[in-house]
Amino acid sequence: GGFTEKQEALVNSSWEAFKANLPQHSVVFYTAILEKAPEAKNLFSFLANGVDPNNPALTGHAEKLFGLTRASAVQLRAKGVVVVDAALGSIHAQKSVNDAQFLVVKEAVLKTIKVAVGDKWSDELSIAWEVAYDELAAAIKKAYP
Ligand code: HEM
Ligand code: ISQ
Repeated sequence: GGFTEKQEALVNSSWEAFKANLPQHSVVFYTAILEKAPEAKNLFSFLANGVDPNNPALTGHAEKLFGLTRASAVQLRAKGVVVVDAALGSIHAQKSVNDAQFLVVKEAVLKTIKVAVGDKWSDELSIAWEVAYDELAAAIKKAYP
């Protein structure tokens, strides 16, 4: 059991592929979210003018979310648990973010990684991201007051 070195390496290398074309991959990410949850447009002020790859707030928030998922993989490999700032729990509790929304964002993350890595995609790679995301989401929810 546990998160393996291979899983961490898969997440790290695909994180690099994601960052290598942040504007384009951000468009894939937000488009996937809005397809399944159009109301997300009202949650994020930077989506007011649509999915604009030249909006640094839009790409910055995407980079942060993927970066935290990568950091979750690193923590899982090193310590077997994911710890997040209490503030991260408070923000999401305040916005009443629920499990259905966590699932929409997860599916958008997995789809974006698939596009980013192209023919390097595998089930193993996808599962590594899924575990890192699920454990991160659980840590955020655990921090709900
Ligand atoms: C804010 C991360 C899931 C909605 C934030 C912030 C972070 C973050 C770091 C602070 C502001 C920023 O820098 O972006 C995450 C991570 C998630 C996750 C790592 C999954 C593991 C979700 C989900 C939703 C959501 C599923 C709802 C669809 C929000 C909202 C804010 C926020 C509404 C406040 C945005 C603002 O007004 O500035 N999140 N988030 N988050 N998140 Fe999440
Ligand atoms: C959730 N929380 C913070 C930032 C985000 C950016 C895109 C999609 C979901 C997010």
